[in-house]
Amino acid sequence: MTTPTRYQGLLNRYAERLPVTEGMQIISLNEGDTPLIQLQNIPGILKKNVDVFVKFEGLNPTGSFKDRGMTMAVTQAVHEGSQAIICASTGNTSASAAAYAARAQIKAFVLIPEGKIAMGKLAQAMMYGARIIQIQGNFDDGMRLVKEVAETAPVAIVNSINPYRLEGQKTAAFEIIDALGACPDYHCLPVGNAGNISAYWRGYKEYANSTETLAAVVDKTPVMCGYQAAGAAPFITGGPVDNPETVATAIRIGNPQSWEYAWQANRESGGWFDAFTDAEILETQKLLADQEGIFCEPASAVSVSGAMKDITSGKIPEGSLVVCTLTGNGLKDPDTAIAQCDVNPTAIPAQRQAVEQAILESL
Ligand code: AN7
Repeated sequence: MTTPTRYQGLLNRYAERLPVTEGMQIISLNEGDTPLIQLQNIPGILKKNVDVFVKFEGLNPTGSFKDRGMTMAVTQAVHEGSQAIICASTGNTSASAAAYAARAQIKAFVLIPEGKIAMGKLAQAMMYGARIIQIQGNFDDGMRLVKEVAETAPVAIVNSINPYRLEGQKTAAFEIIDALGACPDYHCLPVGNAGNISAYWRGYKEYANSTETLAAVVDKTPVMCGYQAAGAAPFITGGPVDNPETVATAIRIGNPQSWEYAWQANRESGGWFDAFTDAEILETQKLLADQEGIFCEPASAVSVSGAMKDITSGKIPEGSLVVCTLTGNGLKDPDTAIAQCDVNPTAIPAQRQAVEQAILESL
């Protein structure tokens, strides 16, 4: 017999660094352990000598990084005896909450902005059996309502204001360092509600500092670069944005809940925030797909928009080791993808000659 090596999720892998306690029933879908893929063609396009890796979180069980926080938050909720969880969401959190609730055999209530979530995410929440509450408002309205309702209703909030979410999400930083055998110089990621940048920063700091029981793994932390959509960029405007708007619906958020933590990451790491137009975001999404074979959702692509801009300008110098988080899978939002691609709308006869002709025309 060989020793079994079946991966069993990040609560198992990183138990000693997480609030996992004796006798906890772990609610897991084997999330985490996502690939860190080196970009091969884009650095050449930029004519810069940099090592850029993408952490492809779209390969988590529900197709986004949210599963990292959700396994921890739902495990804790079940441990505390909760029978129901609730969240507001731009889509991915609702899909993840719904899946982990199904796994735990408890109820999930998800508040989503009517008409403003990607089709794949809605399909997921429906299939996993969540109680879907569409509101005539945006994510920020949903977040406010969830906080109000949870004061009296018997439901556990699993948005990233739940501290167990950030605990789970910090494991992405651990995986990156474990995979590279080094700490990146720069970490680029999209910022919406700002939970993820806060969680990464916590993870990086924990790997760089010894505790009573755990030795430091590396001796440095990266510079944290947070990128937003221009129409939903409170970290650029300096305060809440009333009517956030962007094609990247995942980050259509005007009042980030982890505001203070994100600024702390920014200050302590010597990082920066920047914002990109919808056209720039979609252009990067397409570039990643047709130059690297990596299909992420629009919100995720802004991390690479940012990295490309800052590598080009030299703000991120040559020789740097750069990691970008691709937070979600492109398959979640087929409508936005198809809308930006040129496809020949007219069908041809099902004949060899017609197919050959079509090939010749586009060679
Ligand atoms: C693909 O699902 O807020 O800055 O409700 O789905 O940690 O909020 C999603 C956020 C980036 C931003 N990329 O991360 C939700 C939600 C994708 C996302 C973000 C989200 P945070």
